[in-house]
Amino acid sequence: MESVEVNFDGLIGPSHNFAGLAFGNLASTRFAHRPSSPKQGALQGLEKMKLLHQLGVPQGILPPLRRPDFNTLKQLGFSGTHKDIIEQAAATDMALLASCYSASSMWTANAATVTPSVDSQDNRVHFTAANLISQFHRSIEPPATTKMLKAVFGDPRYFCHHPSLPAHPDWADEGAANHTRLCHNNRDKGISIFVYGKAKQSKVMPTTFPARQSLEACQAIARSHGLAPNHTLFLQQAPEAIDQGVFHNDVICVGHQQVLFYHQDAFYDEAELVEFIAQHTQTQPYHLIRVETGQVSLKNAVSSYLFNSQIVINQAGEYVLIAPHNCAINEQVNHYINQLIKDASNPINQVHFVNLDQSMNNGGGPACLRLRVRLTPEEIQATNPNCMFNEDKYLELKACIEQYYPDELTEAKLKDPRLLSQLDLAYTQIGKILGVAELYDH
Ligand code: SUG
Repeated sequence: MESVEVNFDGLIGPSHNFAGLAFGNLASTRFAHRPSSPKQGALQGLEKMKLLHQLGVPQGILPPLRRPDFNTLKQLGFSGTHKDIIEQAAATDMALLASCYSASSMWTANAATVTPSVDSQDNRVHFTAANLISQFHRSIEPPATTKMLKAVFGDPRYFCHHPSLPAHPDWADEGAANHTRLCHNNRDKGISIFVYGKAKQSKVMPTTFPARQSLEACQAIARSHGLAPNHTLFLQQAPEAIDQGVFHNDVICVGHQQVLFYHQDAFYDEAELVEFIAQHTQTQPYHLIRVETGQVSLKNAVSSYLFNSQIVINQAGEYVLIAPHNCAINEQVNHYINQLIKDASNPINQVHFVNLDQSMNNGGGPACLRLRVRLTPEEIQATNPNCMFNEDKYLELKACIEQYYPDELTEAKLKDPRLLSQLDLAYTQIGKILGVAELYDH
């Protein structure tokens, strides 16, 4: 059966802030403790969804996790009313309070790994919420993420939700940010490329920053999702790239359908990739667009987030690059993109630049904000209809963001318990608009 790829973007949550929590993510460190604007951030994300919808690309929305995470704060010994808990936590450990307030669930590329029904053995769509154990503020996401995914993809006849992998470094998992699926068409089985930063038997490892994805986690997910071994590649990320700020593979590589776009310094052994692609090249080719250091330096790739662009196919069947605005203002990268879209030897022939500064300043570009879920028409019918993007949804969400989201958040505002009632109003409204009121009940 024919299927389409739906981009489910995380709605940026009302507690979005810059707390410098993500070691190895250069933007998070650089923008730490600056004032943030949840309102601007959420509106920027919403405009990206609208752009894709206008291009004819199916678009969905995933609700933000409710923050602060009082379960975690209580688990760590804070007690009393919500106001008491905020005051005690603020006085004890501000980084902990900021972690529990983080709106990091917006980066839905890290929410889960997803296998479309055509690639699985039981003809269902499979999800494994990522355990995100490498960073504390993200390690508290998985239980609520699983609930959220079930609220959107609830029907067990079509959707299978696996528990997150064990919370141990051997199984470190950051979800779809390290998984790329390519395919020749909308009907047949695709191929999966899992990229990991460390393995029990690794010969080489990053020395400065953490490797957030393990080989063993990728293998466990491929097994439980029923992926065909001869359609699956496990590829090691170059440790030098991680040490230069490539904390997920999607900071250096992005693929869609028949195109894989990557930097020459992305992988430890690029030859394995080339060989795998050659094995799966049938009558139609896959296009490997390999960017050389002379064209775009690794430093510029990381600072512009070129490879965190989305590649999508518009209504006319053309490949389009959705690139962060940082690419337009980086001379080398902008020049490269102009060449890329002029060059007829690859299928990408259009670019749109999007302003996502609020997310970007925490290291989250266009591709980080979306979880790709390939769905057949029946599976779309079985998906929570309130989480599908359309003009009305856009207007409802825009009004909600404008009315209820804070204009600015600083550390001082996070410490002030009066913020809680403003956030509650926002979550209640989001719950109604996205048909997931139960996520915000208590
Ligand atoms: O996990 N940043 C996120 C960004 C995730 C981007 N996702 C992908 N590349 N797919 C992270 O590093 C920063 C939060 C802070 O510093 O306040 C943060 O969590």
